[in-house]
Amino acid sequence: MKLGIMGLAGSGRSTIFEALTQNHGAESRKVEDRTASVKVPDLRVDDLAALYQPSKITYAQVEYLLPAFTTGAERKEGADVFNYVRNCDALLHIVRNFSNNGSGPATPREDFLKLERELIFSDFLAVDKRVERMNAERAKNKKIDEQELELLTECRKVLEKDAPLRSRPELAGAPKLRGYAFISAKPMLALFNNDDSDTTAPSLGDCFPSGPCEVVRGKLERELAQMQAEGAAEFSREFGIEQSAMDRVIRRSHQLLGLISFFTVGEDEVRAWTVKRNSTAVDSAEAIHSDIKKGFIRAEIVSYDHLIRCGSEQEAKRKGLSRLEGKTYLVQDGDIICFRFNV
Ligand SMILES: Nc1nc2c(ncn2[C@@H]2O[C@H](COP(=O)(O)OP(=O)(O)OP(=O)(O)O)[C@@H](O)[C@H]2O)c(=O)[nH]1
Ligand SMILES: [Mg+2]
Repeated sequence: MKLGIMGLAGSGRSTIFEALTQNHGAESRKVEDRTASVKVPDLRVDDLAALYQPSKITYAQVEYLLPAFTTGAERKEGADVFNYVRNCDALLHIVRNFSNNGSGPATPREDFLKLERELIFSDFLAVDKRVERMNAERAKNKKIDEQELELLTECRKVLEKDAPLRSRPELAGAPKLRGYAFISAKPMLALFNNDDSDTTAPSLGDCFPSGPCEVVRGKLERELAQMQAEGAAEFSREFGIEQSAMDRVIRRSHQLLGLISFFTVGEDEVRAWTVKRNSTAVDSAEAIHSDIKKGFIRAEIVSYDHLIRCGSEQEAKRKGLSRLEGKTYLVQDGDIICFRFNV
């Protein structure tokens, strides 16, 4: 599961990538794609670790991709201009909201819309071409997938109105359309990259209705990411950074991908496991090992809140707060699970 970073030239993509991934690197490397896996900060994991004092602590992870060659001038004309994030599961759209580096006043709403319209147009070209071709085939009495054509025609209507496919979840998630990997169908987080002294989010008005947004001060955050713990604490105080904004962005990224975490606990290891929302217990078992799925008997579950409140699994059990669930149970974010299986 991977997030692709996009944004207009000079919006701060490299800066944000380095802040997110603590990747010390040259200011702007354009020759190669850069990817990095980042641990998802999770206070629940910290609390569980305090309770179990395990030898090993493992957090969930998300992966970021900073594609090379992403600025307008370098892109080819045509429907495949966004191929560089085609195989990403979600997008981080960096929007410049800083002006103190000589790049002129920030125009976040305009900038956001500029790229958003490009995304929409790129999908429109692909859809339009496909619809025309299918119609032509049908006219020649060739057999076509009528359902697919219907869905694509609906997509075209949406895109014609300058709306992204993500605004229509039933289209964005339609299994028949998955192979097209439409860019405007991918979940997107808008990330405003602010001046050092500014922590407010600009308004996107109605051009990103109910879309998730975060504000970061990219330059500050990159400096913070490159500091040693001690200096970082001092620096955070000085600039009023309460909890690293990047932690928030990473957590939001994890959610944006439609992922949740369940935990396994013990003296050996406290570990967060990542599964798609609405995964069953038996499929979640597979995240750990295919044998656990094969030999699945039951899942013993206590919620994070109950476990922390009770202080131990035994106490949670005594209070009747731990449950035995079967294969089809839908795992909830924050479940602490002990799988019973037999191989
Ligand atoms: N003041 C301020 N300047 C920033 C911020 N983020 C980035 N910059 C500056 O803006 C310029 C562009 O930042 P980059 O991170 O290189 O942006 P980019 O999107 O990767 O740009 P290109 O790859 O060159 O298209 C650099 O001079 C950065 O130092 C920020 O949060 N505040
Ligand atoms: Mg760059």
